[in-house]
Amino acid sequence: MDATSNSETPQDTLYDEIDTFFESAPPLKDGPDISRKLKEFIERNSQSTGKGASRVVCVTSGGTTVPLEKRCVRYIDNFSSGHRGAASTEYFLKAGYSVIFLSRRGTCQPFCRSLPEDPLLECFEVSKELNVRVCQPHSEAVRTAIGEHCAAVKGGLLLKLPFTTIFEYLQILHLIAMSMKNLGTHAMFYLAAAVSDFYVPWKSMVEHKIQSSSGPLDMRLVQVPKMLSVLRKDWAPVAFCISFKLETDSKILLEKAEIALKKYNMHAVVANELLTRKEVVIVVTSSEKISVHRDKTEASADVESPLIKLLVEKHSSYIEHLDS
Ligand code: PAZ
Repeated sequence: MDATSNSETPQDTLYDEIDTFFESAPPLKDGPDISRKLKEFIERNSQSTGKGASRVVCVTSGGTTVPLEKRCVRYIDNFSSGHRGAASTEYFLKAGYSVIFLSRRGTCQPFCRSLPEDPLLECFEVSKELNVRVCQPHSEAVRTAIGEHCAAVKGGLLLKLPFTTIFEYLQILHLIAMSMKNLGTHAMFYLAAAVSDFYVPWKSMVEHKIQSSSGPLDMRLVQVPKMLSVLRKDWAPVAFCISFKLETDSKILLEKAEIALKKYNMHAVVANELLTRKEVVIVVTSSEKISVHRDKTEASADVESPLIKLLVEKHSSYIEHLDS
């Protein structure tokens, strides 16, 4: 062991791991285009300053994949339908935020929640004259979805950026954080995506499809560096940061959420259990644990509505406290 490795602190090791992750990641295909869109979006949404300044939230949604081959046929996936992120985006927009929606390709999108699973084939019909029209039972839902989506995107209040792999997700999240740096306390990160904990480094990944004829698969996965701490410390040091903790074992959920809160210095961690995630979440902060429930008396009510209301209030107090 040499002198350098002896004197390395855990913090140095983390930065080394992060450098290695980004240096070896395949570059984003559309990196310059994403940077341009972000620049325009932030410019448009950071015109005013002071107390009335616009607030921008980055909502992450869906699960990241870990490719096992460079010409990827097989991958490891993370569970997330994207419902939480899509619904939360709608409520943030209603609350006056501009939203950067970083979501897994193919997962639930804002304003599409009340549409059937295959909207194109189920909501439209073709007449004898070959005109396309909306089927009656879905016409109201389609009108609302298209109308609200168009208003948000064309009005410059919603920017949607897709990802698939862990490499894309972390590189785009970094670009977003850099672009939001000047928003100060008015920036929020709402990190609901299910992010892989382990990955195969690009350098050690095989090029071609792994052959089953080679026998049982023996593969070493490396830990994904804990980017939450650098997001908080370096990428966006004054932004309001909310992360999520999903567990299947209720006995360890709150303990894990508290560990994440302290370890990554989050402003709040939203704890949820896989089976009950649509009914209840617990917002864990350094001083309290608040259970947030879906209003069961209303069939269409969701847990995201009261959750976003609470987080917007917490963000307001944070801005008030830091900017006064
Ligand atoms: O996307 P969805 O609505 O099906 O589920 C949301 C969720 C459970 C992925 C989210 O609330 C969450 O906990 N995300 C973080 C997962 C994690 O601990 O990595």
